[in-house]
Amino acid sequence: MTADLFADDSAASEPLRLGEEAVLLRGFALDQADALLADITAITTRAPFRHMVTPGGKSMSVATSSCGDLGWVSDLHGYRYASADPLTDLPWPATPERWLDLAERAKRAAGFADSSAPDACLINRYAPGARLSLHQDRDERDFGVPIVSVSLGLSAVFLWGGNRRADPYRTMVLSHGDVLLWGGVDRLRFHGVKPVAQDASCRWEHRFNITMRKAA
Ligand code: MD6
Ligand code: FE
Repeated sequence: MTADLFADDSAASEPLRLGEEAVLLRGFALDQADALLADITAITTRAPFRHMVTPGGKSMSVATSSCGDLGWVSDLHGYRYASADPLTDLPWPATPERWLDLAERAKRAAGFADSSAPDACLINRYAPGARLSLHQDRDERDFGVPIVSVSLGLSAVFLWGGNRRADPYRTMVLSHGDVLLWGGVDRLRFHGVKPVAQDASCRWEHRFNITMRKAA
């Protein structure tokens, strides 16, 4: 199932092409990682991490929050983007300038054409054991704008599939500071995160993932 083409790429600093419109930039956010983590702390003081319930009635193992004009929410009625945090009824915190700047620079470094700035930033927090099952992101209006995904803290094994759930998938380790971008023809690939492992040698207790999207 897992033809691991990416096993030996961890030291690479060149953009790694995963698909026609999907690129992995190893360590691209490393020099900003501490600042990004401090931003996450500030944002989630106002819009706390919570375990959303899926339409199927299960509580997600991943804790989520958002910033930007729109936040991603899930409940028994389904998945959607909302302009207010259902937990507080307040607008989501603004996206830090440094995040927008990082998204812009990453798109350029990965060779994507100019596109709209993100209006929705989803923040995922994984404690050891938390996972994200195979899914597609299809609630955004314009699939042409690539999603910019930043990994911080504990490493995780990412599943990278095809356009159908049953398609074979590859695996790759996403580590602290890695930035993954994908849009266009790769936008509807199924993907997920295997249960995050504890790592006593790592100074973080969680994995964090920021996905910056153009949702509206
Ligand atoms: C994660 N990421 O890495 C989960 N979705 O924690 C995603 O589900 C994701 O990284 C769309 C585009 C990029 C992603
Ligand atoms: Fe996703």
